[in-house]
Amino acid sequence: MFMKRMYLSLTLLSLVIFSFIYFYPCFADEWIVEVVSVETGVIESGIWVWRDCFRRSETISFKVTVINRAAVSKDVKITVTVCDRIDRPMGYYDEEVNLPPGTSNIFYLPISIPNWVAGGEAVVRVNALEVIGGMPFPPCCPETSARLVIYYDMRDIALVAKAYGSYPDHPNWDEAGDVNEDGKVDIRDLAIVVKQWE
Ligand SMILES: [Ca+2]
Repeated sequence: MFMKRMYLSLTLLSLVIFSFIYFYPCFADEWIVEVVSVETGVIESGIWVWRDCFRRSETISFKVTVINRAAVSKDVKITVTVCDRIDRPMGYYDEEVNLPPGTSNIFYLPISIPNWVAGGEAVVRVNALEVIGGMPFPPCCPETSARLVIYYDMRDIALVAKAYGSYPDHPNWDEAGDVNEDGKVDIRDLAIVVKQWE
């Protein structure tokens, strides 16, 4: 009887210790796996260089720092989504990685900028999904984001010109031409494109 109680007590104690180690970050009010930062840049001569302004057709290299605070290694799917000025998804990349326990890891993830995007401010959103049994389980942590700029060029002039004089419901309306987002495409939009031309 005594041995049985001892055995049960030890099993229970082991379970408590394991749970504490495994889920400790939860108790500590921290995420087990978290994308702590995302930075924008390019690879130049094999070296990552920070930059936040890009031209169409360039490949952006996103420097993503992910931390695993658990006491065990984690399989994680890192997802990167970039949206242009009018929130159209213009690029997606994901990669499955194994994170050793208690480590901070840096990944350089590439996305090429398509030619059809709207110039101006874009946003990149990064998340990490824990992979269990080959299946990604969201959410793993809150989304992390960063801003970047797509230089205006001839394509933006064309977008403004094509939608010039339009407004929502107008047959020529194109949100991409409304650079200052005031609900009409006019000389002000053209002025912004010309002023910030690169
Ligand atoms: Ca406008």
